[in-house]
Amino acid sequence: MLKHSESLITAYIGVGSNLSNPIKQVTLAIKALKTLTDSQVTAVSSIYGSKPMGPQDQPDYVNAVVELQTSLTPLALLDALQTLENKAGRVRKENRWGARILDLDMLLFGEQVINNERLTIPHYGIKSREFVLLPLHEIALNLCLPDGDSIAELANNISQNGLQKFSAEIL
Ligand code: A4P
Ligand code: MG
Repeated sequence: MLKHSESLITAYIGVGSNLSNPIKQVTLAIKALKTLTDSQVTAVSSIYGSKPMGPQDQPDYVNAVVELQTSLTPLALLDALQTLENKAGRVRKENRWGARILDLDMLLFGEQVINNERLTIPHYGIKSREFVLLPLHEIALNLCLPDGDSIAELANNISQNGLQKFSAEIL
């Protein structure tokens, strides 16, 4: 729900899952994002299947990107995303890039550049991940990063690495 008088920032959230019926997890996460306080979802990408980045002895991932308008601060939005991850049953483990039930990464927060102990914006992996760039490009054709790089150009030049857009029928 959104209070219209407040100044709004456009933020992009990367959604990922590779455990416990990942398509369902991503679908539920998108639904949950639609109920986020002081925010409104304005675009949702297709749902994609992707090969795991990092350790290969884990299931394939399901990924999507959501655009929202928010009056939350970046840290309040991060808190809200982590609450949703925890509610989905996310257990944080030591192994980097290991399997997870739900991952909500804040990809962009307007044109802001943020580097503090809790938050790096733009997300550090944004330029190198096909499962972020292609869904992001799908919903934000003319978007540029704070450093001026064009999402279209990055998306057009990245290897797709088996990324697969799921058709509505299988969802
Ligand atoms: N943090 C800093 N910046 C951010 C941000 N922009 N968004 C901090 C979200 N969190 C941010 O995150 C660890 C800490 O990062 C948080 O406490 C927050 O304060 P986490 O979600 O607990 O840990 P993580 O996700 O395991 O770590 P990391 O390194 O962020 O992993 P990634 O980058 O999220 O990668 N393969 C495919 N195909 N698809 C995927 O979605 N995802 C991962 C995880 C690995 N391989 C994948 C995929
Ligand atoms: Mg993460």
